[in-house]
Amino acid sequence: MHSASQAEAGSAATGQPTMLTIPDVRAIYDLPLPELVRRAMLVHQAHHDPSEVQLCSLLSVKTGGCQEDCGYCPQSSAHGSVPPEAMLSVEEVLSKARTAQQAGATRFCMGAAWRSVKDGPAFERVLDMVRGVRTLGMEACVTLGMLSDDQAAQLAEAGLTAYNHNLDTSRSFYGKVITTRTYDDRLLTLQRVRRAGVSVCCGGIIGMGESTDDRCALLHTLASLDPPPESVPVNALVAVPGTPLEARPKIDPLELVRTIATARILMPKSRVRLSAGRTELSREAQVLCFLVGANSIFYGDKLLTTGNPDCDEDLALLHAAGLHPAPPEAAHA
Ligand code: SAM
Ligand code: DTB
Ligand code: SF4
Repeated sequence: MHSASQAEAGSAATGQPTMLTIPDVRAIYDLPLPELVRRAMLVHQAHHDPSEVQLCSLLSVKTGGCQEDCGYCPQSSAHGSVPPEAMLSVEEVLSKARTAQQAGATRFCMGAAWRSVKDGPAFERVLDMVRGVRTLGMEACVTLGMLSDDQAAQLAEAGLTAYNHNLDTSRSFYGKVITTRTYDDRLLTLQRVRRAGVSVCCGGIIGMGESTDDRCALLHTLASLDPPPESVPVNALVAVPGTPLEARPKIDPLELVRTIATARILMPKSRVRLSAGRTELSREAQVLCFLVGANSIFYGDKLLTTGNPDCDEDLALLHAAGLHPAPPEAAHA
């Protein structure tokens, strides 16, 4: 029998939950909502300014034609719903970064539809993009697939703030969504990022047909990374026509709230990012996510290939809730 209080026992001394099992995580996730919300808010208020939300801008610098078969992703050539495009130039990327900065974003995240990074001109160009974004005074994050130790070190040297590489789901559900690379491949890349001294951005997707236990197992794995990721993107599946997951029903927003609240309780210091899927969420559901611990969003009218709320809409939402954009961070997250 696992109770949520047993699950959090051990946290008094260190302020961190220790040695939780997956059933312990499930006990937290399943708490009556008022109690889950109360606990998540207490943790959030103890570790963060709860009125601040980090604004991250996202740009696809190399779109489509990816060799992986991730079932959710429109950029996989296995599903081919997004035609491959040439890689953007450094100038194009920096111009978008400047516009994002003027609109209020403090972090600029760049994605490439690659299975892994190959040394050569394309990687050199990414390094230039990172240097350029850092020169603007923004945090820089990239997501490029699998990395070698040497590539991680070069990204660190270029000034990269964070590397995004998601575990996506539980180890046991993973094989139902992706067959072309393993869970352990992903963990290895995360280790390499960590060893290079770059912050880790790692999270997942809900709404792919996984069970609640799968969600809890993902949160357990993330919280067990030592240290846990500095930022944890929680994506709601964007069911894109042409992908194997195109017909998945929309998630219940309260499941997203539970996922974020549980992430906040398990990873008190991390930034939890309310990521893909916000165009399908009401303002009220988003505000509930902020209350229980989400303190970062993707900001700008496009994610990688799909839509996101307009900047004006998001600024109005923050204002209506009495929240405000987080200032640029001295310590990276
Ligand atoms: N190719 C690189 C990789 O997968 O490591 C980087 C880009 S990839 C698009 C980054 C992450 O975006 C994925 O791991 C997944 O969590 C998220 N993502 C992709 N498509 C999505 C979708 N349709 N809905 C929600 N999240 C999605
Ligand atoms: C993450 O966790 N979510 C972002 C970012 N990391 C790279 C990507 C969301 C992609 C949503 C589908 C699309 O726009 O293609
Ligand atoms: Fe490729 Fe990343 Fe999309 Fe998977 S999620 S198909 S690796 S771009």
